[in-house]
Amino acid sequence: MVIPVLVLNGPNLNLLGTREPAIYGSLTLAEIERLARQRAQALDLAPDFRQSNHEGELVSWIQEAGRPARAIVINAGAYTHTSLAIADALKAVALPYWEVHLSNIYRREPFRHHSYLSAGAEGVICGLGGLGYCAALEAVAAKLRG
Ligand code: CA2
Repeated sequence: MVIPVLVLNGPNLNLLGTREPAIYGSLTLAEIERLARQRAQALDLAPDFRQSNHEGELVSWIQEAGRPARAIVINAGAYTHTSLAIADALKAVALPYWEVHLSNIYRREPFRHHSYLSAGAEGVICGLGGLGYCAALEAVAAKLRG
């Protein structure tokens, strides 16, 4: 059975591939999505891949995710370090979720070391670039299929 998964991307991730390749790699978000879709297909997952620069839109998408998603993969961008609203929405929807970061946030500025999302996450993946999304999808399939 194909499992629907919501894959959320937060602010500025639409700029990937255009600036700061030393930190975030040279892939665009569309290229990362293509990689993730290939992996998802092999795992029998159906990813709904989205990006927003707006906190409220991300909150709304999380609230709606229970119909029909069964898991969430989220790179909340800078909201990772600031957003109680996104953390509360993830808690409220009560779906298992995996937090992804392209960069190794622990090798960067101290303000990036704290995440409001990590405590409730099934897993946290950082520093693997776009491959982190594939790793998260592997983890979703392993967990949901037992
Ligand atoms: O490493 C990650 O994936 C981050 O979630 C990316 C966020 C950052 O605030 C987090 O601390 C870690 C920033 C995304 C900004 O992406 C850009 C891409 C290209 C050019 C400029 C920004």
